[in-house]
Amino acid sequence: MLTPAPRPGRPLFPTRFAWGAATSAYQVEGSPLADGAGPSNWHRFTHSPGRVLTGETGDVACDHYRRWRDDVALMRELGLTAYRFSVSWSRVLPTGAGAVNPKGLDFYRRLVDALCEAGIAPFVTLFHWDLPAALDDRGGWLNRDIAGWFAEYAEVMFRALDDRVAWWATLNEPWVVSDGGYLHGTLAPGHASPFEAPIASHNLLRAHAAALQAYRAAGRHEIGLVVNLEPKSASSSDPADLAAAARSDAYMNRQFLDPVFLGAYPDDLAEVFGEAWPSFAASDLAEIRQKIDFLGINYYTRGVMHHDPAAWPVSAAKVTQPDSVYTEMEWEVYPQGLRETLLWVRERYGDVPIYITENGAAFPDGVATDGAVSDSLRTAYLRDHLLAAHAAMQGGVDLRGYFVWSLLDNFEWNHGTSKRFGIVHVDFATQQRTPKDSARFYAEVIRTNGAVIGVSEG
Ligand code: IFM
Repeated sequence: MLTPAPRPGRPLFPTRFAWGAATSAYQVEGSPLADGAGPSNWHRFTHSPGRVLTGETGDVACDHYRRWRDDVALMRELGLTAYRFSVSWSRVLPTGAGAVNPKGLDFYRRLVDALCEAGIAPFVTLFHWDLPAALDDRGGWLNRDIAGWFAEYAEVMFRALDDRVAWWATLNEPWVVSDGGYLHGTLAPGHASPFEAPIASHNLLRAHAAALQAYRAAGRHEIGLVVNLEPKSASSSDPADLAAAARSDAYMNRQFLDPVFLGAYPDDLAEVFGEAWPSFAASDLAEIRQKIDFLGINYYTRGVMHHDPAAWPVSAAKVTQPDSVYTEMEWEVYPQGLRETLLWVRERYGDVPIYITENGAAFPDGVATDGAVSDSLRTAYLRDHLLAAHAAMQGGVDLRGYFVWSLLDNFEWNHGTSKRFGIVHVDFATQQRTPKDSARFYAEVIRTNGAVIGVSEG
């Protein structure tokens, strides 16, 4: 951690900095089949026995589909200036393509209207992992046609909301979809194949590019991509560990950014996937390499890697750091890594505007009898990462905003509700929302533009 804590002082962030919190459709909305919505692959996955560790589904989650008004009021109370959420593709297009479900679209229209009225800028992500089940039946991310399906859906959303939504993201964390969904099978759709994962990644990128093209024709604002990044270093100077760190970096960090910014996959991926690595058409890569208006970075932790032939597919595993704090996800708390990551992106890919689109931590929180939720570890995590973000800005990074993950405790995918990331506690039995101490802290950061954690002039 960055200690000691600085004393309050000057504002650290520019006045137009976006101060937000993020959620995603399947994790908060609930009511997955309401008002004509079609099922998603996540609905199917969570309803298959053994897929979610707690046996839960996202059928209710935070019931945000029905409680969105209260949730927008809560955001306003906290002083958020931006809210990042995702659209459920199968709510809007129940079979993924073709007929639009007007009631599904209206939900997002009303939400965006309420946000704008509250002075909160909507940041909309088009795909945060929940794919229409009907498209999964047609091969999902393994079918090349998905680029066209995604562009069609994106156009529906642009037409409906681009007059009020000024920031769009195509995909959230394509690496996780490919790695968890197609390589290891721990996330939907639950496939485990080294042959499928590179194809899924490639089609995710093609879909991103197709939506970008559609936006250039129809949209008037900004569109970008959201990736999750972790700095990877070697646990020793042994060449085997150095190579392990480089492979991990190529697999997780460069697999998506190199094609988007440089028009080619990292060479190391052929080594990682071996015979499963396909050859990709140069014309695809030319389409994928299109200018984005901003890059969204989700940052949680780092990886100190050592060579481990058993760790598939990169033959590299993380080494536990005995002096570090770990979150409930077993992720090392390493704020400096956020600064390193932001500077690395600038150095490797150039001066692209950046939003930190997710940053946060799961820790066990209890609600006290007086209704308070003391979460000092999360508060320290947020403070230290904000300081690291500011340090990156001082190093020349064009950082435009920061989104806490997450606004609410929510449905953490295959962990169910067992991991709480929210700055607002959710009692899943009653749906009662209780802002945690970290929410009060974050509200104060926003109110003072960072002065509460800033460097004193005195
Ligand atoms: O909950 C997820 C989110 O959906 C994507 N980024 C990481 C978060 C924490 O695991």
